[in-house]
Amino acid sequence: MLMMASVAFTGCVSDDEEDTTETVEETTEEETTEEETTEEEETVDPVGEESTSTLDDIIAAGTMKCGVKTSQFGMGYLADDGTRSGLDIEYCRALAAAIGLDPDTQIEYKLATGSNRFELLSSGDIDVLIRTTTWTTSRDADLNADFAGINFYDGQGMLVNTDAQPASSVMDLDGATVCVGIGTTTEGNLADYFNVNDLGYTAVNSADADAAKASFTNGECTAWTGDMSAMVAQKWGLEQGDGPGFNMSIMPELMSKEPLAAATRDNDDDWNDVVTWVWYGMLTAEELGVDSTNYNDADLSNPAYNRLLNSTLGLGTEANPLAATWMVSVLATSGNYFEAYDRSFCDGDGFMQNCLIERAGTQNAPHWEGGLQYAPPMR
Ligand SMILES: N[C@@H](CCC(=O)N[C@@H](CS)C(=O)NCC(=O)O)C(=O)O
Repeated sequence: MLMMASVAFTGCVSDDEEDTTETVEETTEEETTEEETTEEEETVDPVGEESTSTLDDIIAAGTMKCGVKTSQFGMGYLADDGTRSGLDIEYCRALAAAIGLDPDTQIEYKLATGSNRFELLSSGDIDVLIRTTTWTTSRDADLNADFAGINFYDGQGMLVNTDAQPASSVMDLDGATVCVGIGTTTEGNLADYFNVNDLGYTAVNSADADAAKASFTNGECTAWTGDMSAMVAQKWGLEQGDGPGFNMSIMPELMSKEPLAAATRDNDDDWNDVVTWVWYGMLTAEELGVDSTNYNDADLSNPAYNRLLNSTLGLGTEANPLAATWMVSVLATSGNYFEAYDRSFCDGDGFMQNCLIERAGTQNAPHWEGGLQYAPPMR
């Protein structure tokens, strides 16, 4: 795989990256001018409010506070034995590794609920929010949040107790009682969708997933709506052991767009860049065929590999630039996007088998397989 990608890239790479620590190559006059232009661009002062970077605060504190959820297998899950798993957790761990922290000892996980997550972020109680959070206009504009890597493309789903409410489509849910999390995009989408389709419903507002689950299992609501990834995980959870005592079905409709992204505070650009590019780095590694088992074998004389594995690419602050090997640390911790997904949703054996949620053929497939996961060029 490494070899194939290497052949594909040799025709189109150019040596325009000042951060690469590769062997010095002869430069033509044209290349020199290009490099000077790049340097000039990089010295332009940032526009906007001057502020210290969260990255510097994290390094000074020696710990990174990651706002996560604990209730959703596959995204952010805390098992009874205290282990955490899921794509959001992989992302937090990768981020810690990228900035030189030990992901096992220097991450402080904080529970971020649907309703308190943006307060936690703006008050500084967390350094980064990685918790199935949908990127929307008003959150971006109003909530002192800037979004970063979209680690999962989701949509809203509906789980139904089909004994209490026989249904094979959301259209059959006129008059249903629907459990919905407070402070989520789900609330507004539910109202819009039912309104547009001329359906009535009674909302049972739930403070968190445990409350919603309790209301769904005791019959207070006959349907439960949330991100499809959450509904699949909750259905799976309820089916374990004796099950809930009634039949359940997820309706076929995807009621909204829910691009789930990490978020940082406004005016915290250097930190936001790091959060963004850690995700793109994991995706780029997959694109180049680099994973947790073979990064040591990569041919660094190929500029594309050198940029990925041996280059800061300008990331970090003046006081705390990322190490040139930041992506090596990411790969050693969480692997590339394929590996992180496999471990979060599937057997984690490297073959994407027995997945709770398939990646192939979905929006979460990488762009070269027809999906939406696309990393801009790392150079
Ligand atoms: N992606 C949506 C929904 C995310 C969400 O919080 N969903 C509910 C579905 S049950 C949830 O996870 N609640 C659990 C909690 O707050 O702990 C958003 O950003 O608002």
